[in-house]
Order: sequence, then C-alpha cells, then structure tokens
Amino acid sequence: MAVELSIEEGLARIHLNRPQALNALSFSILKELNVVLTKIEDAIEQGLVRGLYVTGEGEKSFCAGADIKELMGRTLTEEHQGARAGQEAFNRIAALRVPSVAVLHGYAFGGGLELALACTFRVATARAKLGLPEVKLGLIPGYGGTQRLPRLIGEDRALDMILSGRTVDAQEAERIGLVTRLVEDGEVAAIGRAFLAPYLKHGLIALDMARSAVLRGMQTTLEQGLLIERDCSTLAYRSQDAVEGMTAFVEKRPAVFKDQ
Ligand code: CO8
Repeated sequence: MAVELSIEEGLARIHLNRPQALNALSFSILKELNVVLTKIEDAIEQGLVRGLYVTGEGEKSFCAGADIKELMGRTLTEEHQGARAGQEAFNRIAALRVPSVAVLHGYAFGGGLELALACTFRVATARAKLGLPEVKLGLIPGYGGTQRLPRLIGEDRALDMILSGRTVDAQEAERIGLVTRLVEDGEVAAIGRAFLAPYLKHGLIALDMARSAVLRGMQTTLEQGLLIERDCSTLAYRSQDAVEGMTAFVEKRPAVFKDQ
C-alpha cells in the first residue's frame, strides 16, 4: 500500500510511501487515503485518536503533487471528477475533530502542498521546499490550493505563489505564515509526534469548539463570527471537561479530561 496508517499512543499517522515517484498522488492513492480516513474518523469517535500527522517516505519529498503522468489524456469529465476526488479527500482531513499536522522535510509541491494546507498545521525542516507549480504545466491548483492558500497567507502572497509557480524555501514559508514552525532536521515521525504533544493533554471538546469557532468565523463577518464564538464557548462551558478543568484549577491539581 502506498498510504500507510498507524495508530500509536493516541496519534494517527498517515505515511505516503511511494518514494520512487516522490510520493506523487495517483488516483489510487487518493482512494487509499479515503479508506484510511474512514478508519481514522472511526478511531476518533472511539476516543482512540487525539491527533494526526502526515509524513512522506524518503529523504527528498513529502509529496511532489498529483501524478502528472496519470493526469495526461483525460476527458474533461474525468478531470472534473479527479479534482473533486482530491478536494473531497482533503476536506475530510480539514474536517477532522482533532489537530493535524503535515511534516514537510523536502518537496511539498502542487497537490502535496494542498494536502498540507488541509491540515490544521504545517511543520517544516530547513530542507523543505514548497510551491504550487501547476502554472508551469499549463494547469492551476485543483485540490484546494486556490482557496486555502489565500485564506492562510493572504491574497497577495497567494497570488504571487500561484501565478509564478515559484518555490518557497522553509525560512520564507515560516516568515509568511505558510508553515507554523521550523524545526531541526530529524526523523519525520518524531517531528510529527513532538509537534502534536502539547495538544494531547487538552480535552477534545475544547479543542474542537475552539477550532470550529476560528474556522467558521474566518468564513463570515466579524459580527457573525462573534455569534459563532458565543455559541461555541457556551457549548464548551456545558461540558463535563469544563467542570473538571475549573475544579482542578481551584483544587490546584492537574485536570483529567474525558472528552465529555
Ligand atoms: N507526478 C508523477 N511523477 C513524479 C512527480 C509527479 N508530480 N514528481 C516527480 N515524479 C517522478 C519523476 O517522474 C521521476 O520518476 P522517473 O525517474 O520514473 O522519471 C521521479 O519522481 C523522481 O523525480 P525527478 O527525477 O524529477 O527528481 P528531481 O529531484 O530531479 O526533481 C522535482 C524533483 C523538482 C520535485 C521534480 O520531480 C518535479 O518538478 N516534479 C513535479 C512537481 C509538480 O509539478 N507538481 C505539481 C503536479 S500538478 C498538481 O499537483 C495538480 C493538483 C491538482 C490537480 C487537479 C486535477 C485532478
């Protein structure tokens, strides 16, 4: 399988394992990704998973994008369905109730960067190279890049990247907010686990409500966003975890959250 799933100590890992093609996303990989995402969604519901990290096999690449060889010679209908398949798979990652992070240690191009953009966070080593080079192929990003990138780094910088197709190095990516954090080079799994560690101790309800308020609020006016925040904060307040968190503070002990 080119998409490997492992679940260990409350963390799910999706590992792209097609190094001979720099982990390029074939349509069969997208199908595998959907199968794996169903397992992750089930594991989250069962309380077995509190975070997800995505990694790529090999020294060179997280993921070099959609499989260009496979994209050639398709009908418009096939192409439209292909774009939808990629968008839907990445939407499922974006909609997970737990924090997710893409570990970028080499190329994150095209669909590979779009996959990373669907994660809650992106962490990069100094060797990471990011870009949406589709224009060089006469294409445009089709797995969410034209929508998620400007929401993350702003219209001007997103248009610069999309219209030039240029490669952004790790330092610039951090400076413009494209990656959340730069880290020392190391084993990608260890980087993913270390990045997610601070989130693991919190209750899923608070994490989910906070994330939901931010993401939903970003798609609307400030006034509507404040209403969303009011609802989400009230829902979080109603949870047993909130009772536990405030009681633990008063009793000067660590909180034990049960996601209830
Ligand atoms: N697709 C298929 N094969 C790839 C891809 C790719 N995206 N990237 C690399 N490979 C393959 C190469 O063909 C090569 O295989 P082979 O030896 O059999 O020819 C192998 O991986 C190694 O690649 P290189 O020899 O090219 O390695 P280099 O280190 O010289 O170069 C690069 C690395 C710079 C990353 C280079 O491979 C490259 O430019 N790759 C293409 C990057 C790119 O353009 N990505 C965007 C793809 S389009 C896209 O993602 C659109 C998404 C939305 C589509 C919506 C419609 C469905």
